[in-house]
Amino acid sequence: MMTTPDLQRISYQRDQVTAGIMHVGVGAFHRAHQAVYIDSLLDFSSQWGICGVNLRTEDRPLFDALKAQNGQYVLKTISPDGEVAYREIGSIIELIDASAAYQVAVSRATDPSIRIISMTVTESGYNLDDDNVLDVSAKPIIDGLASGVGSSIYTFLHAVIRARASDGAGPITFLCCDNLRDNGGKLRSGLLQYLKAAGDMESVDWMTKHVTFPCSMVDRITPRIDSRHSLDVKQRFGIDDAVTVMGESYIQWVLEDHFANGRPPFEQAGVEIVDDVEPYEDAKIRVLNGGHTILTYLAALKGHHTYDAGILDPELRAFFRAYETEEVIPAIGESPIDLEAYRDIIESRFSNQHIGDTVERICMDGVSKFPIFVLPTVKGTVNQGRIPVRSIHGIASWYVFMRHVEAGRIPFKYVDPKWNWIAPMLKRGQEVAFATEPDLWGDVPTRCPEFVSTLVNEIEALDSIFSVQSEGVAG
Ligand code: CS2
Repeated sequence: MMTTPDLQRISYQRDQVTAGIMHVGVGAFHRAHQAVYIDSLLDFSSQWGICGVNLRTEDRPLFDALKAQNGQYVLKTISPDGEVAYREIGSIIELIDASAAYQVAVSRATDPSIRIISMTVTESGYNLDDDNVLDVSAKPIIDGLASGVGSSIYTFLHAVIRARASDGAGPITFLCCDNLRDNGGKLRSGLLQYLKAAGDMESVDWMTKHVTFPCSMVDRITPRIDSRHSLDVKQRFGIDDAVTVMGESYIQWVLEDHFANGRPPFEQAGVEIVDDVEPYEDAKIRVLNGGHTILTYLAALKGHHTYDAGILDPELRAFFRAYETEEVIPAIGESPIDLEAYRDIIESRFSNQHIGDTVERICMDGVSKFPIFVLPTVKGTVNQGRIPVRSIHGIASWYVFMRHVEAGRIPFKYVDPKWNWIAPMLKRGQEVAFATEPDLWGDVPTRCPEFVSTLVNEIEALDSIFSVQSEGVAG
């Protein structure tokens, strides 16, 4: 018989905790992941509390709700067997809305006791292409360079560097927690280009001497906030929590030990500290995130609302396994990770019917996700002299999905910051332009012309299966 789960309460003195980490992007994922590890450490390491920062006006409502509760909330986790656990999290002890008070956040970051700035700003937040070139024409970058304030992570880190340099506040670690391969290297490279574009060589110099950029691999499937969980927490425990976060029971954090000015004893909370994060990051991005991306648009086209419903659809499940087994795993090649076992664990996590992760969430940001999550598999397969037919099927499904978005046939809003860039490629007759676009597929179309022809054929096939009427499409 299943017993009613208890609520695990905070076991440390919250008012004794001071902030040692500033985190930018206090969304559901941060609160279900890094904030949980830190929470476990605060019993014996009270100087590593988190000061949360928001840079985006659109994220204000949830940020304000969290602030109204003093940063404290309940985390609910559910295992694939349906086992539920509840835990109070208190590690976020300060919250500063930089989208309203930029300088307050910058000057807080100059406190010498802030020794790490970590961030989760999504893959599209870095504005880097496949060759790590910063897109200086992106609006947040233009705005940031022009005014010195704004929503870009680079603008904020630039301001922090200047302030810390002039205050002599000491070295600092910038810790990227987004799903990018070599995420520390990418953040460093993007920031360096940003500082150069700003013409600020003094900051380049300071950064080179005083900032480190460890790589990390982060993992926990965390759906968007859903008020049903707040209601559940209220009914069970009588607690008013407007921002209860729910995620799967699985959690993983693999971190490179490269900190400029000390770090929490992460190992004691279960973080894996390794010399080289790359194989872990690479496997996670290709197997998990790539698996999400390759299937989600087919799931949307077939009318599935949640991702688990998608992967439990026998046709889609067979496709998922074929993609992983025939293309993702062979393209990775040598790895210290048992990739078949890893694939199976991920397949079981994806099939967790208690999570209700939406196809809508996983669909968003396709323009940023394909080059990061799927292109490495495409390239690896091409390098082995094979046509990546499974990848191409998934890519074609994204294209046809976007045509359905254009035609108003998708029952949710597809959010992609690069929509205006991709939309003209959806017109009839533009399939080849899409299939040869270097910002999406790098040099694959020139190295492997079959990629282009197969993709165009797949688009045609899926278009007719999901029968988009040409008059419904922009054109
Ligand atoms: C998802 C990730 O947004 C996505 O594409 O694949 O949010 C994924 O759920 C997490 O990376 C899991 O750790």
